Amino acid sequence: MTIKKSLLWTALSATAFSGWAHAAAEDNNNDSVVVTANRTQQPVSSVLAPTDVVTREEIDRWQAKSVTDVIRRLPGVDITQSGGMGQTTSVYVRGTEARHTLVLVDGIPLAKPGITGIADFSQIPIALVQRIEFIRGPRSAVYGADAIGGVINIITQTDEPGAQVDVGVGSDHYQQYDGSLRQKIGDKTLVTVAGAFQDTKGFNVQPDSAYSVDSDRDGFRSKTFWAGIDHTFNDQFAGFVRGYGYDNKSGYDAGYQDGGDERQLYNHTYEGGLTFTEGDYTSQLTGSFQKYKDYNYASTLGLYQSGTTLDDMDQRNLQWGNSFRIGQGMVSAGVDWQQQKLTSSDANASDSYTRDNTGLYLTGQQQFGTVTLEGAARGDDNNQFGWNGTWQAAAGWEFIPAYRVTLSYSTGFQAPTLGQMYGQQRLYISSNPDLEAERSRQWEVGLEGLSGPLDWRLSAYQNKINNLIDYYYDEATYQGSYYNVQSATIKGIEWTGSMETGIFSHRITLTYLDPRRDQDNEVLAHRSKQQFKYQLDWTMFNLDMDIAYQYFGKSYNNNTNQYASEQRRMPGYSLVDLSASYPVTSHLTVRGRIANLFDKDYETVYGYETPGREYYLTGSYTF
Ligand code: B12
Repeated sequence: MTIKKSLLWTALSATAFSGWAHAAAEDNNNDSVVVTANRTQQPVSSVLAPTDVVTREEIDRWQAKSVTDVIRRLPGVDITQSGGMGQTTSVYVRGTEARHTLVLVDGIPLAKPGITGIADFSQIPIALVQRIEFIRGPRSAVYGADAIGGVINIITQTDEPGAQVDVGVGSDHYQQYDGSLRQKIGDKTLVTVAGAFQDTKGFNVQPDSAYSVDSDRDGFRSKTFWAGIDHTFNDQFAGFVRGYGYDNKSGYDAGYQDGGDERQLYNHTYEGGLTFTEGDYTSQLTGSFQKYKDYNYASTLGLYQSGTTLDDMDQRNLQWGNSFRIGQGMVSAGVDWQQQKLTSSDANASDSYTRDNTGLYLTGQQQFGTVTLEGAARGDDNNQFGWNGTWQAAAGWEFIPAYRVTLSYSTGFQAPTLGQMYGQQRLYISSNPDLEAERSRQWEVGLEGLSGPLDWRLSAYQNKINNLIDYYYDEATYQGSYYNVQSATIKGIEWTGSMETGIFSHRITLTYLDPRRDQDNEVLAHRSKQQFKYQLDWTMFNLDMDIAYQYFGKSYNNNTNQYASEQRRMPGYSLVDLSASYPVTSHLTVRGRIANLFDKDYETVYGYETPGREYYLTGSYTF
């Protein structure tokens, strides 16, 4: 995890946070330039919102086997998983709902075929990920819908030429084979092809199920392919085309005989883009087409029978972004167009929907001596739920060298999903065309500094979310429906720090969260009030070591509703992961990992087992 300032402090400029002045120099160092905050390259130190970057090198070092493994380490993140690898996963950023985090892949919103509006991290293959940029706090004024809790941008492209082959094995018959080849053709073209295969037999996620069909292991298999060409035409124009896809299969437990217990998910994404640069002006046009097919069926009956369900989604995106470097800052403006088409069906019922959304945004940052100002505004015109305006403003003041105070206010919104508005017959969910977008307002104050070797940040925030969309099931009519019913207030304090002591590198996150629904002050389910995350890395005799400790305090499994008059408590838990990497030769690195070292028995969703201690061994050969 690259914590914001560390690299910039070393190149101390007029002020420690005056990243703009050094932007050009830092462009050479991937880690210190981010693209997610304002949709244009900027030094991480110039971003006022808390930002983290995870590089592919770190993912390899930690030997993360899934995107969930990576996200779990980040500050302000709670995770629930209905089992192990490949099982439905919800990520809650800063206490917001799982649907409140915008997930981008290469800057384009990930299509979400489901009715709940949740980006299911369990299905994104880790082999696709070259880098993750993570911004905490709302960002709707830059991206539009879904960015209430934060933004996670998964970047699949890297410019580093080279070739690599990895072979790995592990507990529960885990196997992994992947390879990538990035080749420069002349000095203007980079061609990349990559493929990955990951398979685990898994374990039984619901051992207490009364049905014999549920006593099997619930495994996961993923096949991934990625290919792309980047070409520089001349000093002004550069372009890319890429295509990637993954086919995943996961087993789960139905809870009744001949119920759905198998999922097959297919994704195919094609993207192209053209960038024009002239002096301080950059313009980029990007187009993308994503296709998802998400099948759920009963393994006892097979895919081709009447109970099989299919969410079939096409998403098209066109983005035109422009940015000008002005003085010590930047102005960016652009247009986003998105079209979603979804057909959700089984043998007896089918619903088809189409939605168009056009967004216009303007963002600006400027540094005046020790003060940095940032603002953004955006309007989204959606053919179904109308117009939504969002804005944000932030100011940072470096009151003494190397210490900065920041203050920000941001509004955000969350679009209801197609199925939530127009119903889904196969799930017996009726339509509610009056459903409105969820809206949020967040205040945040931050203090950051470099005290001796310690690079730290303290943030306190309050996020008020109105019009929360909830689900209600009517037992008399057997129909479910979504309503805007509640509001919630989330207060939080987070402290992040990193420092080097000798050969040791430390990263620490402390979080205190108070997320409550307003109607009765009840604590929101699945959020731990306290979190403590600690990561220790060192290299000795060429052996790279990483220890990650994560403590998630107690939480609740549910909120009270028509079925539950009480909240079920979930105990807190601590996990320790240990990873070691050793370069046997300059080409071959051997890596070992023990996940959940102390074999902690814990649950994140009531009734669903989580992995115990797991061992992994990987060999990586680079050419
Ligand atoms: C309630 C519920 C639903 C409700 C959600 C209502 C709502 N509030 O919006 C409805 C009826 C819509 C639903 C639908 C489906 N569900 Co459901 N659902 C549940 C259930 C019982 C509780 C949800 C919950 O509290 N989750 C736990 C907390 C941790 O997460 P949360 O963020 O607070 O909850 C959200 C997600 O769970 C999400 N969700 C619910 N189901 C699914 C399924 C998928 C694939 C995803 C990505 C998200 C998702 O909806 C919740 C509210 O937003 C769980 C079982 C369980 N006890 O967890 C199954 C469960 C999550 N559902 C499951 C399945 C298979 C489905 C369907 C695919 C069934 C089908 N064939 O259509 C659909 C598809 C949903 C989609 N992709 O949008 C499986 C997932 C299995 C797996 N490992 O992949 C589970 C684990 C049940 C099981 N068999 O074990 N579901």
